[in-house]
Amino acid sequence: MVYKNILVEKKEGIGTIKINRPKVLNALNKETMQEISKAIGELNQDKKIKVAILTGEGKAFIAGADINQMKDMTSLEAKEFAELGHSMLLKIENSRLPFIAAINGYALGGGCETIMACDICIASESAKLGQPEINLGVHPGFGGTQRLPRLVGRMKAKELLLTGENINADEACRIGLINMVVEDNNLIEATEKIAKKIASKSPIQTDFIKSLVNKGTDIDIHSACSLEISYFSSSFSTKDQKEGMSAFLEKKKPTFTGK
Ligand code: DAK
Repeated sequence: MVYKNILVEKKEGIGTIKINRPKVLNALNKETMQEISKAIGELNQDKKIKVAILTGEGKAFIAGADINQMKDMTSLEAKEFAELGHSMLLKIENSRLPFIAAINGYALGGGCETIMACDICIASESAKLGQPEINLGVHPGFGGTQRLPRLVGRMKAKELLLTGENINADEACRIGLINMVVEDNNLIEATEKIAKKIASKSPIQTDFIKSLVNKGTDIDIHSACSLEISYFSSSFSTKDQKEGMSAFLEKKKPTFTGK
């Protein structure tokens, strides 16, 4: 598929979506969010793809929702805009693919909200993250008031949301907002290394693990453990389970087929 605002590349089981509006620091307008949603669908459908990377062109990952597009919105238009953002982020969370955010620069507002829907976040050392919406007279509209406290705790979340201050990549890592920080010129290599590792696992299990963690942490522990039992038992009807355990006992490297 041809897109206007994003680039999609597929290689070695990895699907990369790169937001490509560097002149406006990859700000998310409606069209870009619609294209990202479509691209996620496209990658989900392609059984050769085992893992996805989301990154940005230029000096920003995503500097937020597009302020030009939002400025004159009516309440109804703002509702539709927020729904579009939420729907895109739910597509990331509900995708069978583990999503790795390669944060190449600013991840602000909607950009920070986007990384919070991903499964692993790797930032370059010069990246800046934050929720500056309060400086624009609004609050986050793509789940930031909800996912941020779940990730970093209510105190730290409220500090970031109420002050609108950006933090650097090391601080983001320290508070548990991202997984790791790498040198700027090593971001894609480090991200692809992890992506390749995940791509070599059973795609059934990467999907199960992602679902269990995402769904399980939003429900009570007893229901969540029941969910784990049910996914665990169905794992034993897969060829990948037989392959993984036989390969271990035969001291071989497993080859998972996703069956
Ligand atoms: N939207 C539109 N354009 C943006 C942008 C954005 N978020 N961020 C940057 N740009 C544009 C700039 O206007 C500039 O355009 P020109 O002047 O060249 O035409 C170009 O990108 C380069 O930016 P700068 O010249 O400012 O670059 P600097 O390196 O000096 O500064 C910066 C980089 C990231 C610190 C700065 O650009 C900045 O502060 N950007 C805005 C960051 C921000 O506030 N992000 C949060 C956006 S609000 C909702 C409620 C809320 C939301 C959504 C829905 N509902 C209830 C519906 C809000 C979401 C947000 O994300």
